[in-house]
Amino acid sequence: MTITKHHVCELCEAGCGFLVDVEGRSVTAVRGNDADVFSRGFTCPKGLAALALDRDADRLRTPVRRDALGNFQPVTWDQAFSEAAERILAVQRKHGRDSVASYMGTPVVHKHGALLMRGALLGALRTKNSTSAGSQDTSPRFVTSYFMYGSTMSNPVPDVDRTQYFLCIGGNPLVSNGSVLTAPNMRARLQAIRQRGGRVVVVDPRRTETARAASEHVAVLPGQDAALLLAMAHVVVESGRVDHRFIAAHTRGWEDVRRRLSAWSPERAERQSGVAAAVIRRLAEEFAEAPSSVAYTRLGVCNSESGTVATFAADLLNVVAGRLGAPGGAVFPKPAVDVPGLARMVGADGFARWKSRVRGLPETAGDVPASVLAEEMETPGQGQVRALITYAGNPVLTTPNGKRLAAALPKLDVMVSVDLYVNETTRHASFILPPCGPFSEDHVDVFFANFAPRPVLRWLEPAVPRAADEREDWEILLELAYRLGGGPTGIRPVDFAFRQARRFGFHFTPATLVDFAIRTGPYGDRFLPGSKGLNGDKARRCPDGIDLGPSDHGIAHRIFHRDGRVDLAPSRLIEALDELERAAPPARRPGELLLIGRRDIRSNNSWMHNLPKLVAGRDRCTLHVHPEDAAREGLRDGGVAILESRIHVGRVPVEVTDEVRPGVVSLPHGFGHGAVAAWQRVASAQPGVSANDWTDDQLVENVVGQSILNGVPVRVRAADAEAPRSVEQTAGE
Ligand SMILES: Nc1nc2c(c(=O)[nH]1)N[C@H]1C(S)=C(S)[C@@H](COP(=O)(O)OP(=O)(O)OC[C@H]3O[C@@H](n4cnc5c(=O)[nH]c(N)nc54)[C@H](O)[C@@H]3O)O[C@H]1N2
Ligand SMILES: Nc1nc2c(c(=O)[nH]1)N[C@H]1C(S)=C(S)[C@@H](COP(=O)(O)OP(=O)(O)OC[C@H]3O[C@@H](n4cnc5c(=O)[nH]c(N)nc54)[C@H](O)[C@@H]3O)O[C@H]1N2
Ligand code: SF4
Ligand SMILES: [Mo]
Repeated sequence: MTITKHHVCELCEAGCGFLVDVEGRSVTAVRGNDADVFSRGFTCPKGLAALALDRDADRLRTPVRRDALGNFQPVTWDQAFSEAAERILAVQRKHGRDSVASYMGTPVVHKHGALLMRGALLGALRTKNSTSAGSQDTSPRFVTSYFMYGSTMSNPVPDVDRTQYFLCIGGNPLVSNGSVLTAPNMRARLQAIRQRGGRVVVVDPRRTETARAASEHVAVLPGQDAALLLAMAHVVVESGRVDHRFIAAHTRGWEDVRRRLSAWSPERAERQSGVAAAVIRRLAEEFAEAPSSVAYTRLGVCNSESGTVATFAADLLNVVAGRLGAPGGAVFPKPAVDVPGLARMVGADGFARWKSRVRGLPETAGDVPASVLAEEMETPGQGQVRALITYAGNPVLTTPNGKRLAAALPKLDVMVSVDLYVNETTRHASFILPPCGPFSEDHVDVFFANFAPRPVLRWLEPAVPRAADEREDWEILLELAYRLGGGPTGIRPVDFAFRQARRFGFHFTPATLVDFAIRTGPYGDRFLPGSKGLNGDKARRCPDGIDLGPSDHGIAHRIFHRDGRVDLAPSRLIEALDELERAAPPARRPGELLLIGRRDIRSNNSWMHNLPKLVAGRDRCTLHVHPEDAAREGLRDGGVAILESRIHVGRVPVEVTDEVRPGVVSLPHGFGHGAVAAWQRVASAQPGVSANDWTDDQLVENVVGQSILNGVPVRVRAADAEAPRSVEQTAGE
């Protein structure tokens, strides 16, 4: 008998609602849920591949331990937990708390249970060497919010469904499905903007899928968005279009920042950004005149050289034009769970409370930048990292100079990974603890609802029960925390109480915590009988989701400064503006090109490459080169180039295309699967190369220290098809 269950896809921020057919204990079909109030039936090829992921024979199904020959042997959960914890504790006893590092990959924010139990694990470890994929992704956004609004979790998001002018800078939502912008089916939403007479303008060095669907594409030089955005704000000021009423009522520091904006004439910005002054002027005027408008910066900006200043500049532009908190502007959502409150509770709200040992890079929201991992492992001294716990990540392929990290991992005393696969990182682990398949976990909208211009609340039970010997991610993280002497909250005395209670059969679940957060949250029932407010049970009874309406809440609920005002001139950001003003325009050496990334609808960072449907067709791991650059360097379409950066020289297949602007080359990250042939048979058959062999761990943005993954200086030259393989090397080797 087939029964149909609700499910939510957790692969990306869009969080599409699914209906899945279940026969016995297996899911047999997956489709979009037309009745889902959030996604209305939308899905993408990645999401639909969840079925293949569930069935993938290469996916790990039992805990494994690496033997002396480097092979993984199955062990029982108890063996894995007790040996892993014992060895981690031994390292900490001998070398101090910071000798154990942790790395949390992207999925941690998609799963409410894992997100909450991340705190449990970190509470038990109490290490300063906590890192994450997020530290490579959104730190400039978080820190800008921290300074301007008082919380890393106060993130304005574009009100896409009501805006008449969407200025999208360094995001490719048609492929990524949105980032810090949680709204499924961006193609339809952007089409709707144009259909109602609005404009979509995409600022990107590459003519992306989103740029092609936009009203206009502005091909900026990588890393130079700050100049462009500051000049736009400058034009708004000069032309007398500033929203002085908003500024007087809700902000402080205007004079300090106004003075600085005056330096950024469009002519100056043209020299920096490669965008004509006349275009900058026109864009600014359109932006200010449109009935509603919003500037939105995303990953391409965040992990570029001007990450934080550009994010700050975009927020300033929104403020001067009166778009912050306005319908169709940059809005602060109010989801069912108070995410900023939760972040504060688990210590994930802050900046520069401590710094990394070797390079002194600051923590953001509890994590030091992931690019410090290898040097912290290699550099002797008190606090040298000797053990690593990874959760759902693959830093060997996703952090800069991944080769250096890959060389450091085998030297660790112990490494414990929680992952679905043996990947390029977890292959070095002493233990891998795999969670159950994607259909056996419950789902509640927690983290990403904070980025949804129109949030919903959905709480779905697992579509199929997990088998007795399977564990959910949160259970694995919590069990590790318990074995390391912690507990679910990360607060010592409370965790002690939980450990005692556990001996008497009480079992903590994150569901209790989420239910509590909903009930005490902005729409909660406050535990009052008969209340119309929300609670977990009500949410579970509405599997198509509860729509929480548009973000018409103004800004007060997301300003955490004591005076309730937006700080337009936080000293660290003003300093960064001054540094940028003093800096000379970027000078490129002859032959130097700038490397940027590229996402594909069927990839998910470094994974999902082991599912045949998602990797079928032509090789996607190619270097896009503009025809002018190709001609100069003698490269031909379909040929091979030797790509060289400060740290690496290697061969890459070439695709000649005018999609990238001259001076820019593009290579997707997340490939380079040659080393996992024994464990990922499909991915390794078409391995590709890892872009992060070329990106430089020493190249970081100057405010938050986030890796610069876009705009990395490189050179290319033609490789003779017969050239020896020996070009594949790391500089200095
Ligand atoms: N050059 C370059 N580098 C980049 C980027 C770029 O644009 N250019 N992007 C950066 C960005 S934005 C990010 S977020 C990082 C991503 O960096 P990572 O998070 O390190 O990389 P992922 O490939 O997303 O790794 C996800 C891992 O989690 C596992 N996994 C998937 N689902 C689950 C689950 O439910 N439970 C568990 N336990 N494991 C699971 C997968 O098997 C995979 O190994 O990469 C960054 N690196
Ligand atoms: N299919 C798919 N979806 C994904 C992912 C995936 O790997 N595959 N990853 C997920 C993750 S972890 C994240 S964080 C999001 C990211 O989602 P987005 O924020 O939309 O990021 P990207 O798709 O990487 O698009 C970034 C764009 O910035 C451009 N760019 C590069 N450098 C610059 C620059 O200096 N200035 C400007 N203005 N633009 C620049 C790039 O050409 C690219 O088009 O996507 C998520 N969704
Ligand atoms: S867009 Fe695709 S991957 Fe993202 S949640 Fe929806 S179905 Fe899943
Ligand atoms: Mo990301």
